[in-house]
Amino acid sequence: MASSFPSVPELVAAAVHLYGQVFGGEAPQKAVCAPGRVNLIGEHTDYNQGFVLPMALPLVTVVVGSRTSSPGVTVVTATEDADEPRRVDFSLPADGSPLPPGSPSWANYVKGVIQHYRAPPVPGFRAVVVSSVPLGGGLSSSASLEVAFYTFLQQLKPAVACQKAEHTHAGVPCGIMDQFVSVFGREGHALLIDCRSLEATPVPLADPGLVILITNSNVKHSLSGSEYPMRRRRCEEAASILGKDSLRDATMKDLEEARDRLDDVTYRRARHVVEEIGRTAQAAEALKRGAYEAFGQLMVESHNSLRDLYEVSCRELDQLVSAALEVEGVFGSRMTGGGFGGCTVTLLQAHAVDRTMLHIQERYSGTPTFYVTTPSEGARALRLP
Ligand code: GAF
Repeated sequence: MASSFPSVPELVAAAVHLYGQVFGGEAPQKAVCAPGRVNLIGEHTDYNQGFVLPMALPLVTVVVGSRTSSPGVTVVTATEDADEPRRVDFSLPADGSPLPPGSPSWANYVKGVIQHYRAPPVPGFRAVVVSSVPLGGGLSSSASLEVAFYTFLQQLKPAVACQKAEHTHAGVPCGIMDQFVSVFGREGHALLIDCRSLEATPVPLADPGLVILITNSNVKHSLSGSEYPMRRRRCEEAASILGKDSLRDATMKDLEEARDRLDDVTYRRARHVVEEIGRTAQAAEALKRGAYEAFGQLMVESHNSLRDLYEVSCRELDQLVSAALEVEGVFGSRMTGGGFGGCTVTLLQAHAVDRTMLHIQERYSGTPTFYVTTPSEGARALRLP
């Protein structure tokens, strides 16, 4: 009953075929892929410098392509929602001036990434360097240090540059979680990301008795565009009223003491964030101990808080979560991501997966799509066939 999805080699083969069709039989020179993610817990905490616990998915975007000698860019994409491949052509400003967003809107993601790759703001970082190349021995120790650092920065840069692309070219003031886990996802692990220091701790999640079920509600409410920036602004206002740099530095005691200076909505939004940051740290500890019941309970608390305090859930997501929680063998379930539609994530015993999907299908008023997933690798270069 779960939807099957193409493997990475199948996607590469499809992309190579389309490339040949569009570009007169030519073969591409490079192939890369980057995964999607599901967030297990820690919602709307990333832009408050808190904790998140996502994992990279085996569902990936593959890009194949080649360099050309002209400054023109052509991108062709084949997606399920369109009968024909879609194409965009644009030129890169020779003088390095900005590449503004425009139409079609899907191409803005590509343009945004190009823009920020060309002028990448390098984030702060910590690094350790060890080398077996003798210094000053004529064996290129300095070149090896330079190249090692360039490669390291290339690893750090994409997440921040892609987040900036989303801000400037898609108009969404998102946090760092999605791009970070798409770059650094680790097979068999969720990632506990500290969104202040950008330190990530892999948490093992490869128990064969356990399943991570994603259920797509197949609804997207139009509210999603306007409400996200409003939530973010409220959090910033709350932090400033509390005299903190971000809600990461606030405690429930701070919030209670400032209650008469916060209006009710701001108080509830801030309370969700402060408690969700704590829940996410606790959930990562529970996962490390294999305490799935405790983890599941935290997922449910997270969902209830997103529904009642942060108000980013919707009827469809609430239905999916309630239905999942009625099945024996389910540890926990919650909405995942920004909200107002999209998916839920459910942690359950492997033997309960079929009856859970059946039960959800019976109880849900819409048409759900299911994905049984495992934590997967982050973005990587691929070998072409
Ligand atoms: C969206 C955003 F892109 C993320 O940065 C994050 O804020 C998430 O909503 C909510 O946790 O996916």
